[in-house]
Amino acid sequence: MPVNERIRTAREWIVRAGSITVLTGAGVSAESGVPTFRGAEGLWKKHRPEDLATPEAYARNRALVWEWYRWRQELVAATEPNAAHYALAAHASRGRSLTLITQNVDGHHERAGSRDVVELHGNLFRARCSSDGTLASLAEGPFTGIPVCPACGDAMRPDIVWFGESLPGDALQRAFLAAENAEVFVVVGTSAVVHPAASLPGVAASRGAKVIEVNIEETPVSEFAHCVISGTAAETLPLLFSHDEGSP
Ligand code: BJW
Repeated sequence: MPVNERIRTAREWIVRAGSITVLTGAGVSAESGVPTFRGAEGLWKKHRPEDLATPEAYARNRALVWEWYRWRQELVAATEPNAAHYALAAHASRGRSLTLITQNVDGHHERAGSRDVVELHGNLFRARCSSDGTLASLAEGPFTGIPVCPACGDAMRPDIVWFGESLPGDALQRAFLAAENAEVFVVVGTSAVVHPAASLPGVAASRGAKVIEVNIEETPVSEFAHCVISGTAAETLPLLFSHDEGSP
């Protein structure tokens, strides 16, 4: 089926659906200039996750881990949400039921105006005290040094979910509930290899949801999605989520 027809079909499902769940990954922010993890230019091509994104790495060298996160904060702070982020925020603002789940830590969905975003892997602009769990915003910068807990004075870590760590329980529960109850489940810009997030599209499909995938390459989700759209997030989402303009 030509891509325009796929977009038309997917858009009809979205327009008619009572409940829509969207899962986004790094690809949704790629056109903002935020690097993905696994592509040719991805972060994991230049940095080993074992050295930077595990609790063991942090225990070994907290200064190095913070240096990497400070660099990423600066990088993201210099970028803006793109048309994909805005299309999702605009859809929800029209009063449509949309649960937005993201694996991203860049905060761009919120900056575009989305509310109640389910952040599965944390947020780059928050620190968490390893001792008492106190959270602190890092949104204002400056992006230097290791933050200190305002409550107990201990060093704080990035509020990010690293490999081998559990995801925040409330976010995970909301995500699975939204996958189970979706009529339409849209998967955007994720390689769908990191669990448990990667299992959400399968959960939705097994409960009868129509699964739509938007990506520039095939992923494990492509094998069972009902509609696979080969295209970029910033080009495709405004077409899928606008009701009265941008007809393909
Ligand atoms: C575009 C585009 C454009 C580009 N438009 N598209 C073996 C089997 C199964 C599971 C495991 C296993 N061994 C270990 C595990 C568990 C592990 C896991 O899943 N590992 C797999 C890699 C094998 N998971 C965990 O450890 C999780 N916790 C957990 O399971 O807890 C239970 C447990 C506890 C104790 C022991 C064992 C289990 C935690 C996972 C945390 C992931 N954290 C990261 C890093 C955060 C650090 C940081 O950001 O600094 O989160 S990893 C990284 O991957 C990041 C992302 O959120 C995540 C997903 O990546 P994403 O978003 O899919 O990005 P990419 O780069 O992979 O893909 C981009 C996509 O976009 C591509 O498809 C492009 O084509 C596309 N694209 N441009 C549209 N313009």
